[in-house]
Amino acid sequence: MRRGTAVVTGASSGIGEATARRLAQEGYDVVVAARRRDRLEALSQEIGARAVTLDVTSPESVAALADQVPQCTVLVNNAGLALGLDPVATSDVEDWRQMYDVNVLGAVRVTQALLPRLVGSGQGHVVVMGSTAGRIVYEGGGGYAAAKHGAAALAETLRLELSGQPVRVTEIAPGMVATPEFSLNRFRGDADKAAGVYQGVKEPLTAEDIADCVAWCVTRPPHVDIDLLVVRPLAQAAQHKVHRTTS
Ligand code: 8X3
Repeated sequence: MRRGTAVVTGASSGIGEATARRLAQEGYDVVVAARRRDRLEALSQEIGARAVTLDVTSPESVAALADQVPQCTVLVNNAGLALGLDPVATSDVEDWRQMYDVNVLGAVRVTQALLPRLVGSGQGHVVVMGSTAGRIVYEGGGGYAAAKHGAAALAETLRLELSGQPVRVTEIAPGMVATPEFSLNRFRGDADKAAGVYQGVKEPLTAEDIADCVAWCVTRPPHVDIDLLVVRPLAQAAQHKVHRTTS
C-alpha cells in the first residue's frame, strides 16, 4: 500500500537512515535529505528513495528542498547533534548556538517550508526527534538539553497552532541510543570517550528501535495523534540511573 511522501532529515546515518529504510518498507515514497551526498546516493539507491542535499541551517538549502518536494505527508525532523559534555561554567557558547541552530531552528525552517504540503496532503504528520534530554537535564548536558527542550516546545506549540488542520505532531524522545556517530560527534572524534558512554550497558537502543517508534506513530489511523513517545533501553531506568555491568 502506497502511503504518500515522507521526508526524513539527517537521513545519511543513524536514526535518520534507519527511519528512511523503515518508512520505505512501510510503503512511503521517501525523500532522504542530509548534507552528505555520497551517503545519500548509496542509501537512496538501496531503498528506492529520492536524495536531496540539505543543510537545515541554511534557509536557501531548505528552500531548495521545498522546491523539490511538491507533495509531503510525513516530515521527520531528525537532523540534530550534541556537542560537548562540559559544565555550563566552561562550555563553549558557540556549541550552544550550533546545537540550537540544528536541533531547533533547523526543524523550524524545514517545517515552515513543508507545512503547506503537509496540510495539503489532508493527512500530514510532523515528527520531531527530541530526546529524554528535552525533558530532564543532566550535568554537562546544558546546551544539548536546552536545544532538545526547544525541540519539545516546538512540537507542543505546533500541535496547538495546527488545531483543526489535518496535521498530527509527534515528539519522539529517545534515551540512550547507540549509533555510530552521535557520541563520536559529541566528543569530536574521540572514540574512547564515545565508547565510554555505552560501556557496560547491556543493550542500548539501536537506530532501528527508534525507526520502529517513528513507523508505529505515523502508521496509526489518521485520527490517532501520539503526542509524545519517551523510549529508553531497559538498562536506563532514568537519565542518571543506568545499569552497567563490569564484565
Ligand atoms: C540522547 C540522550 O542521554 O545522551 O538524546 O542526552 S542523552
